[in-house]
Amino acid sequence: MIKTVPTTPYMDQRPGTSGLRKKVPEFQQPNYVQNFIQSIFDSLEGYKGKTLVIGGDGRYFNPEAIQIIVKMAAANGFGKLIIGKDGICSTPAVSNLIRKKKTFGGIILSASHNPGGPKEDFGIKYNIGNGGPAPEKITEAIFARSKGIDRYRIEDFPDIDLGKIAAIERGGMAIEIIDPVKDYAELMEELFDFDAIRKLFKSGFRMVFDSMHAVTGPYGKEILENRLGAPEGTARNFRPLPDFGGHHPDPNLVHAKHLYDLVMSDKSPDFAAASDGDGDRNLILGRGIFITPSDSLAMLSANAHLAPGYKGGLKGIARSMPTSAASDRVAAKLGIGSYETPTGWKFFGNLLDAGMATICGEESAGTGSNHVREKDGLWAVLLWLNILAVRGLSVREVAEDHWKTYGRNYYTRHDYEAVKSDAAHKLMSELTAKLSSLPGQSFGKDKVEKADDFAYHDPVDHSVSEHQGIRIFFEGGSRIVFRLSGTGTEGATIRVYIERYEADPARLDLDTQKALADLIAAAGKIAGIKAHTGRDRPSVIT
Ligand code: VG1
Ligand code: CO
Repeated sequence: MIKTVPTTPYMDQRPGTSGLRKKVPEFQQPNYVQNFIQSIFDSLEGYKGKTLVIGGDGRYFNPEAIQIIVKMAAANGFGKLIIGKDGICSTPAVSNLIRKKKTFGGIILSASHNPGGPKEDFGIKYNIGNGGPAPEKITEAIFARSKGIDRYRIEDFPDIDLGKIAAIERGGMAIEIIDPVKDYAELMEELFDFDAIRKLFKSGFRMVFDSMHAVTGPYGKEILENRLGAPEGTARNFRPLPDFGGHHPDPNLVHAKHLYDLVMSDKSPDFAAASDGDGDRNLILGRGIFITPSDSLAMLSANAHLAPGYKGGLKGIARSMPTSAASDRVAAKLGIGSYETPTGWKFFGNLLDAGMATICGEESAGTGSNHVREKDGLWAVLLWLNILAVRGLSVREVAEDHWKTYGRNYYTRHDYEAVKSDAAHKLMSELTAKLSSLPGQSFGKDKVEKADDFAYHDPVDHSVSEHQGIRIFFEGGSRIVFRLSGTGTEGATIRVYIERYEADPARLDLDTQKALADLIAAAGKIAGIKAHTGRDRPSVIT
């Protein structure tokens, strides 16, 4: 039976860079989830009788949230739900299901790389029919609706069994509980040369894929070990846990330091990789080398034609604004378009749909292509494997060859996490106020050429997104970017992105932090980071 339940609004349900993210106790407030889900449904049109995909990264509160959404979807008139067994489905796999099954949309339950558990983070994101995150027009409509919501609709049937693959019916709505890995694994088999990768493993090539107890565990196990014949033990930490084993499922040099230490040791495998909570990020390591995500985007783009799915070449490469310009150089050489979008995958959707870009990437360890409309961690790992198999080179050799051809964009990101919100906003507003006075000023040997507050004009739908980060360009192509994170759940996080281009063959193998030391100092000085935050150093360096 459908119930209409009166409710009162929460005023803080604005989706950020990637959906609504809050601490679990906030989501557990009375009607908090219900309000947000009803606000999503109320902001959509034409879904009656249509299908919705639901999947999550398995974190704490995932099953509870799914049970609520199932009952609300039935009460609001959806015709069918497709749900991953145990409520699990990686973000790129949800995107694939939406596209493959031509559903109306999907709901992803994840706070990505943020920790999980009763006091940690949770998140809800709506994806549209192209498989990608809802664009700002929709997320803003959801937020507006959430501020005025006064009732929600829900069925009162008992909880469904998420643990069994089955097709059932509840409240007049069909529900399919499916294997979340199968369709995704099939897509990967279409894109990549599995025979070549199988041969590579047969020849003794060894890798480690660390799922960090998050959603890619079952995917890594099935694809790498079962389908590609990598030895058992290649997939590590492959059992998804509600608290990710107490760690941050964030594949970077801080939270996956054990992998970095492994490749720097004499026990290094040929290749090591990791993915994040919801499976859309990647970490790429080779023997003795870490590939920055910005470089990985450029290197994958330059070599993608070696994989069957991209043998016809690329239409264009898109990167988020703070991502290094390394991929622009590849696009220029290939004679294809290059695009610069604001942070967050939702801005790539239009370029992919319009066939303007084939590969997209972000400095935050996200890379993907037009095969889905989300970034895709395992996809990046498989494309690397495909390239290594075909070229017969090591990861380091691929990187060195790339830098010789294109020069190297030294790149780092410094995060100041959980800064007081007022202090972070003051830093940004003071910085914005002095933008016009910066050009012409010198910091050490670097002279500011121009500075601006990045606004994006979408070339497809002509929408404009302003205030997407402060950019300071120096003569010679170096750059510093400042922006506030849109995914944090505690205070504010200031991100500082620093980049220097180096073409001198004698300077291609420097330590990144040393190569960027002058610019790092300049960033501190220009923004008054210490004065505003009281911090001497960043909380995380990637
Ligand atoms: C961060 C990253 C951004 C990424 C977003 C979601 O956003 O910088 O590049 O798209 O997380 O990734 P922000 O606003 O905190 O800088 V995920 O893997 O959290 O879905
Ligand atoms: Co993620």
